[in-house]
Amino acid sequence: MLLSNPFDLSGQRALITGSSRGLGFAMARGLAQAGASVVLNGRDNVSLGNAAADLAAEGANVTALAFDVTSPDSVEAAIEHCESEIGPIDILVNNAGIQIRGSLENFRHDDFERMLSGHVVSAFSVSQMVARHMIGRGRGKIINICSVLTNVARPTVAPYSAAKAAIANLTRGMAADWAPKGLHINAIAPGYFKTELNQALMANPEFNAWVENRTPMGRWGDVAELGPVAVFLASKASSYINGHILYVDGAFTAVV
Ligand code: GCO
Repeated sequence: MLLSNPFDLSGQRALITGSSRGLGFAMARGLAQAGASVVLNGRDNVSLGNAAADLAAEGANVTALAFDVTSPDSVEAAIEHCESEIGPIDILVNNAGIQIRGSLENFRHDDFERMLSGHVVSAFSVSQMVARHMIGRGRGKIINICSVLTNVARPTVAPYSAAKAAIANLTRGMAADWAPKGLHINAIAPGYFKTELNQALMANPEFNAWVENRTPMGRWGDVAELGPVAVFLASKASSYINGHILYVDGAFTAVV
């Protein structure tokens, strides 16, 4: 007898933070294509509504849930609303984050705190609220978003790199505490992808040439290539993978 499709997410519900555009939207689309109901998140109701309408037009079961991932009160209210009014969260993708580039000696203190809050504290507070429900059900999938800048850095992005390194060990710590309770917590570490966050880099001929030469596959990633990876980590296909950082980077971190 053929086994059921291990990548099928039918009957599952996924909350993806920061999913109005870019990597978050692409992962939400991929999870929806695998059968999941998706809950999109962002702070701007207009762009969130447009993103939800786009996915609904493709046949996705989609709900928009605007809340500020950096506000613990907003997070708690949103997760309780989702669990009670929309449905249980089976899959959480902590994608929300910001990028601020600048020389470290001139980097504003408040911007550094925004970077840590936007990436690390938000992943902690959203995951904590969702995990309390997942633990009660004895199952759940959490996917954090790291970067090729998790273990290496480059000039002008030290705060971002520090935040992503923290996400990596937060992923491992979540697995340590929550894998025994039936949860799976992993991270995706994207290489250089064509996103709005990277528009300025893509438009810079020197930086574009650097990415193409530094990446053995010789190109930027396309956000559509990330959806299937999120499906893999959200599905039964990764049933014995926990605490893992999965690099999706065209071999960027495999070489010097
Ligand atoms: C940068 C980029 C990177 C990428 C991505 C790479 O300024 O170097 O914004 O941070 O966005 O994180 O994995």
